Amino acid sequence: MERILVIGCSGQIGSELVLELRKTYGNDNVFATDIKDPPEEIRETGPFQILDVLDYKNLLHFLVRHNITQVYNLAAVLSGNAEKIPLQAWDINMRALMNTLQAAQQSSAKKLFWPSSIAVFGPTTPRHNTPQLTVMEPNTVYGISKLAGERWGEYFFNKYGVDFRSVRYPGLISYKTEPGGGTTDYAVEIFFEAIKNNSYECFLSENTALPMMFMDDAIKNTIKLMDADPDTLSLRSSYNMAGMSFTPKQIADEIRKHHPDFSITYKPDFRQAIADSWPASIDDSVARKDWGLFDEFDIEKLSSTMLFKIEERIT
Ligand code: AKB
Repeated sequence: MERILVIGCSGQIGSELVLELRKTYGNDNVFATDIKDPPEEIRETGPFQILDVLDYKNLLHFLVRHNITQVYNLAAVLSGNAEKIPLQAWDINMRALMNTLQAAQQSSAKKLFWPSSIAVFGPTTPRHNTPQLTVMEPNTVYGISKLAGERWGEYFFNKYGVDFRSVRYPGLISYKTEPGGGTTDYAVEIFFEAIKNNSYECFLSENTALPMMFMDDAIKNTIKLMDADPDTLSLRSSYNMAGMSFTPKQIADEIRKHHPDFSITYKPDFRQAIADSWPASIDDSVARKDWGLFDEFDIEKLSSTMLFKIEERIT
């Protein structure tokens, strides 16, 4: 029987992942933890505890006490926020990962999911249809920490048998919990502002294309990767995950199909340089072949679902 720990359950991915895992593995077998209070639904449906992943002793103790077999470690400082506190962000992102890798090695929680990001690529990477294996020279703190993390994950797999699995998430778009401090956050904010104010001031320029994915697809694929037969996995660093690619202008046009008066203005800030260093689109054929990565949402389905669900929530 699997016993699963999710670290970072109050964040954008964690708050949805916990509920999905509980449907499959049973409420009592999915332990949600964070340093912040979670959404109500997480507390109501199963175990929740405050746990700081940076506290190694407590983490190891938790894994042993609850006979945990799988860990999803989602704790991270995202790209925009990391640029404001570079050394602290490096320290948090790396210690959060190293603690879970070591705790996995020393306990029976051998299966570990850790999210990487399209931020592992940099300005010297081919920008379009970025291959799985290519030049990787990230120039953001977040990207450097994600690339180093991928290398450590693969190292712990080869050296100590930790069953490390990872995907390079594109920007993730959801209506339940808003993201905090990323460069792709505009693609969530724009929908909330469209419903609340019928206008949006975008912090990226109109033609900045980035890879994005709807949260439902991201969660389903994450669990699919964790359930995959280990023999099918040719990579133990991290798999490219493409989703769809669009620009702020394209998403605004899509919103206008539902709200014809919606207006957008552009005021690029420091996050523009981050976005300019990332791929515009990604090739995820290796993940499709190895473990069946798929996606159901395109820009039209994503936009109509976001607008409908946010409107429903607000009204
Ligand atoms: C960010 O913008 O920092 C994240 C990411 C792409 O990893 N959403």
